[in-house]
Amino acid sequence: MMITLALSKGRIFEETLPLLKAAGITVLEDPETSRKLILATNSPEVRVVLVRASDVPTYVQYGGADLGVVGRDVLIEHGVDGMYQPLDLNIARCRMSVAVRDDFDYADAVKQGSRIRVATKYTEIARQHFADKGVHVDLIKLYGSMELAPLTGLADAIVDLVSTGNTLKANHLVEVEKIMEISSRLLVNQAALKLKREPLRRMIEAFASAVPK
Ligand code: PRT
Ligand code: MG
Repeated sequence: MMITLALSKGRIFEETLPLLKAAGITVLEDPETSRKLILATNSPEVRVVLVRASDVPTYVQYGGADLGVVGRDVLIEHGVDGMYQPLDLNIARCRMSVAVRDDFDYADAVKQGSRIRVATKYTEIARQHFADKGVHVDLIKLYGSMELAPLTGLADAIVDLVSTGNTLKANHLVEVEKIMEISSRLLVNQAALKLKREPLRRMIEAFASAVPK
């Protein structure tokens, strides 16, 4: 019985390694140097597939992978239909925030009830956040480099992930609202949970025992 785990390269892969180790699993190849998309592990029954972070839920939902690790940001944007989420893995932590140019008076714009132009990759999270606040926004969908939008006049504000805050600072942007804390979740395909119940249950338990505080 083969178990397939979908991970994205970079921080999610790196921060999932200690959890795999707790389950006795070591990945035999380094995604930064190998071009392979399917990585073998020391266990003949477990393999890792490398996909884009935003494709992890799709792989798990349709059974291309039995398990996946994905940021709460990606999960909210994608939706969670047909997937079981047994664990908050508490890895790849950051926050989702609203940021503006340091010379833009956000509080005043909100108070005046002006329409605010917001650029973001996270349109679902942004839509919900501003609707809850009763703030009128025009959302502009971007796929990356959100920080550029307020600097070029494309938007008044951005909704983006912030970790150290260095990226905002380097682009003369300031964080004006924290929307939510973000960490990565374990996703499990529901059919796999029935068909591969025992090995999956063992992996989920090992992961749970190794979740960082
Ligand atoms: O990069 P790619 O387009 O392939 O996909 P991705 O950006 O979705 O993947 P990746 O690996 O960059 O991020 C995977 C997950 O890590 C995200 O879905 C988040 O849940 C989580 N995560 C944690 C982060 C960060 N921290 C983070 N700091 N994702 C992105 N960032 C970016 C942020 O967008 C901003 O550009 O880092 C920059 C800010 O960092 P600071 O430290 O300067 O504040
Ligand atoms: Mg990225």
